[in-house]
Amino acid sequence: MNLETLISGSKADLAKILARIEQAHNRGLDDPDLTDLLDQAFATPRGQIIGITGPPGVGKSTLISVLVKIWRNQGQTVGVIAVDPSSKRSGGALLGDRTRIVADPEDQGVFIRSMAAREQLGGLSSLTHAAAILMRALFDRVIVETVGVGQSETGISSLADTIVFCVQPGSGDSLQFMKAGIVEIPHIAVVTKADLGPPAERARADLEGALGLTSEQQGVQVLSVSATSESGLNDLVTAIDDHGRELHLQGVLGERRIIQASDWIAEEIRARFGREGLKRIEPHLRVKQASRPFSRAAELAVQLQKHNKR
Ligand SMILES: Nc1nc2c(ncn2[C@@H]2O[C@H](COP(=O)(O)OP(=O)(O)OP(=O)(O)O)[C@@H](O)[C@H]2O)c(=O)[nH]1
Ligand SMILES: [Mg+2]
Repeated sequence: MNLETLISGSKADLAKILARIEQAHNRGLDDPDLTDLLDQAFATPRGQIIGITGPPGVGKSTLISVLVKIWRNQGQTVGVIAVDPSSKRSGGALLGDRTRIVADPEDQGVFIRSMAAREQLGGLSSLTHAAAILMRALFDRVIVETVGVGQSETGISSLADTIVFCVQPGSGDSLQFMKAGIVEIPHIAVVTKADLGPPAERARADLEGALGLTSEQQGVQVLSVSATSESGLNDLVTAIDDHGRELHLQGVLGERRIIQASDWIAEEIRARFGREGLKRIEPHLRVKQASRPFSRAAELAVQLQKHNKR
């Protein structure tokens, strides 16, 4: 399967490939055709990956539905991955699916997929990385919805270009997490459900307070939005655009994506071969080979398997 075929193909073709990737993933992504395809996709990014993260129930999916609508109206194509921490796979079907993202199923310009998360809360499975990077080569925007509470090493920051952290009115807890440095530093922080009035205003003041604590966190834009009353949404879209453009202008995007790739290769190796395995291949990680990260990860896994058999 080559990338051009997929680019000119349909949503059904993409769904088929994602299912194949999912099957191969369970065997350590040992299919050279697929790793080739994913490396092609990594080398030809088209869109921006936007992580929408925040505690359960803050309104991420509802917000994403509105963002999809806005970008589709602008003629942009959108892919969405909802990482569902509560779902379990059973015979290919997702049970307990919490995705509530609404979009026109007939529209070929929007593709929504839900995926199970790794065991630990906030952990992204490397399958999510593969899917997002493939979709990044196909769509103008790729949105990844994750439940972010206590983040693990493989959080959304090793995948997204732009991270939007959501809190809702009356959620002192997530601010505590932020103060404790547990939540990854977002690029944009959003108070959802602004239509709730005074509690939403208080949440915004608290959020600004929490973000103002360390110099590192200054410069994070804080916005209030309501998906129900459709307020503040244009500002959010502008902030996401501006952040994407800034990364381009600074010329850091390519380098950042290579570092991210090394990070998730390392995490994948650690998950499969433990700290010992990771130590063994570490010297070979932070190099330009990361420009073919999927083949690289597969090669390293084969080497470690051979070593372990000896
Ligand atoms: N008042 C108000 N309620 C909202 C708004 N956006 C979402 N909600 C409600 O908040 C609840 C949770 O919304 P979701 O979009 O499913 O939240 P989520 O963050 O995706 O939830 P999980 O995926 O389960 O973590 C739903 O009952 C929504 O109707 C909003 O702008 N205003
Ligand atoms: Mg959701």
